[in-house]
Amino acid sequence: MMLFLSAEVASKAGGEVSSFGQEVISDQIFTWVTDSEHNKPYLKGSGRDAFGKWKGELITGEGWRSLQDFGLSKGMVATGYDTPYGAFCRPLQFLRTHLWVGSCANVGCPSAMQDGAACLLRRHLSHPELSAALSAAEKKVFTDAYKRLTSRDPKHAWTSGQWMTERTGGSDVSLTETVATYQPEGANGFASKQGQIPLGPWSINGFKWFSSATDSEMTVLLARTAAGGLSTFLAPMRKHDPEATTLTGEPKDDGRALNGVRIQRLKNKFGTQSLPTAELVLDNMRGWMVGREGRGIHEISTILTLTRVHSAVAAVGGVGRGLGIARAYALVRDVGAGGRKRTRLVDSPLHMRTLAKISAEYHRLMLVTFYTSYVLGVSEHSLDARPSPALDALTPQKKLVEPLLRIMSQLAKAYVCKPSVALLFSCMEALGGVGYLVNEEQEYLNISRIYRDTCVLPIWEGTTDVLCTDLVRAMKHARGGADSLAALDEVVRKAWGFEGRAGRPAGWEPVEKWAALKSKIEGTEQADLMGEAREVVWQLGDILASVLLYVDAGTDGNPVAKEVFVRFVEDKFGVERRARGSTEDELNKDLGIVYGHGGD
Ligand code: UCC
Ligand code: FAD
Repeated sequence: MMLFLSAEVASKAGGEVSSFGQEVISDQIFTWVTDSEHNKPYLKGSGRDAFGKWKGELITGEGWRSLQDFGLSKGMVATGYDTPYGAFCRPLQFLRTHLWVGSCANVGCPSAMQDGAACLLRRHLSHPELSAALSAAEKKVFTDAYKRLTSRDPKHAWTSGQWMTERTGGSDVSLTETVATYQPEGANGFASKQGQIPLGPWSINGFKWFSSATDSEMTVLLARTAAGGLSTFLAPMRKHDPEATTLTGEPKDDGRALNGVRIQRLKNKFGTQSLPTAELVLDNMRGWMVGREGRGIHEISTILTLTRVHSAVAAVGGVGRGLGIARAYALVRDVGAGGRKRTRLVDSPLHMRTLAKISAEYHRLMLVTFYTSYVLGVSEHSLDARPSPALDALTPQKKLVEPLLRIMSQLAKAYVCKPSVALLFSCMEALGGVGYLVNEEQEYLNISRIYRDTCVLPIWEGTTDVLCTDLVRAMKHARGGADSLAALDEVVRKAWGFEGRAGRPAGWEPVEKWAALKSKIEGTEQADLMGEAREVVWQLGDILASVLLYVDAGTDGNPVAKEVFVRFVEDKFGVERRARGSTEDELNKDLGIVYGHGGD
């Protein structure tokens, strides 16, 4: 995804990214993955002991913990914060994440929420007005947590949870039953000791139905307050920090006691089995309010933006690994090819057509995902220099970057995660029966595990339909909607006008298609659009994907990229199909798409 990095960043960081790509498929990493699948998290003891004290203690396996430490030490989150690459630090971070996904046994889930929490706290600490509104204690707590969330030292670093879902609803959180009451220090034995910071002035009580990062050191959650409406809170998971540097207010002998949290039970899941997803009872959990009271959704949406980009990256990362395995398998597997003749799969025109279709779709979804990561980067850092003619064509004027991100983060999650499940299934099928096996001892072959883990991506962080309804609401929003449409307008037009090395096939008319979709969005009542929200999002996704493919193909004149672009617009934009070549010619084109031959 070099399109979204400057030449300078690509040359400085490229070597490290390729060696990281090798490290994540090492025997050591695969041993940890196998261990985290075998030694699943469990609750040691449950219910109450003889003295009535709650006993359920979360135990995670060594493989899981080692993968967490590896990811933290490699800066899977920190790269987005501490590298000197400005807007490009996000595409770089997600390029590395993409490589990590297939090997991380879901530790990418806590790190996604860690990233979201870091982003939220950075916003409050760096924005002049927001930071001025913080008390000295809040500033200290937020600063300390931020440092840990962006640390590369596994002993010091924190991951974070994100608790929104309750039994009453996950898509719609308006019926949230968890309640936060303001009870500043001194109450309930949470007095601050000298030199220490109390756990938080709010007492939070309720029940959270899904908590995926239960072994995190902090969480960000929604709760209702007396003023009405939902607010966002930061709460440490433990009462005592062994280094006694932050957020602690409890005597040392309280050890690692949870901060008013009881793990009711762990969820029994189809996939993500290494991930400790739990139901939690909150009984006087102490926390800090983040942002304004009653503006909880608005506040936590900063986290949603990040976790939705992570979800899309996880989806393409999974497909990338699946395809890598399917490609390698095709080079070694012989199959019957009529009569007694046998042939290598790589020589089968049909098998290569199948893999070429998967590869082309993967390429398109990668572009949408990494474009979103670039927009995220540009929203966080201004671009000092013109990055490249191609990126100029894809970058809207500064004031429209935020409204574009508002669209792209939901669009990428919906448009990328859902088809990725089917693509990964096709990769599994490409290995026949071997693909369906749980290849625990041969983790390098284990597509079935990645498939199971990928299936959750269209569900958590907003189901596909919920994201589509949110996207329609965002485009119709009284304040931001017009800017979002203007941002899309600018990008589609500028990208179509990009004078690259790929021609514009007759009949490919993204500007006209977008204009028609835009006037439909503007001219239809929001309620009337909701029934077709998914079609609206997919039409928009296809338009954006086509211009991204066009700019990508035109940037370096790579014939494979051009072939992928032309096939897509033939399929989706009614462009007249080219005459088919001989079987051998078609096979060669498919081989180019699958194995990447034919580049400059
Ligand atoms: O699933 C979860 C974690 C699992 C693990 C994650 C791992 C990550 C990836 C790892 C990869 C390996 S946590 C639970 C996630 N839950 C959801 O995503 C909930 C889905 N539901 C929605 O997204 C809904 O649209 C709600 C809950 C956000 C809707 O709530 P409301 O109460 O109806 O709120 P509104 O009216 O839609 O939004 C309130 C305000 C509006 O702005 P104002 O106040 O100016 O009108 C919205 O425009 O918040 C704004 N807003 C947003 N802004 C709402 N959503 C967003 C957004 N996404 N971005 C920016
Ligand atoms: P519902 O909201 O009941 O949805 C049911 C169906 O209704 C879906 O198909 C949905 O698309 C549809 N639907 C809902 N609303 C609408 C609408 N307005 N229009 C059209 N269709 C609609 N949550 C957390 O807060 N923290 C976590 O750490 C966490 N971890 C999770 C881990 C796993 C493995 C899983 C599976 C879930 C996790 N979740 C977590 C919960 C997850 O975010 C929710 O399951 C998800 O947001 C959907 O909510 P729900 O389960 O209540 O489904």
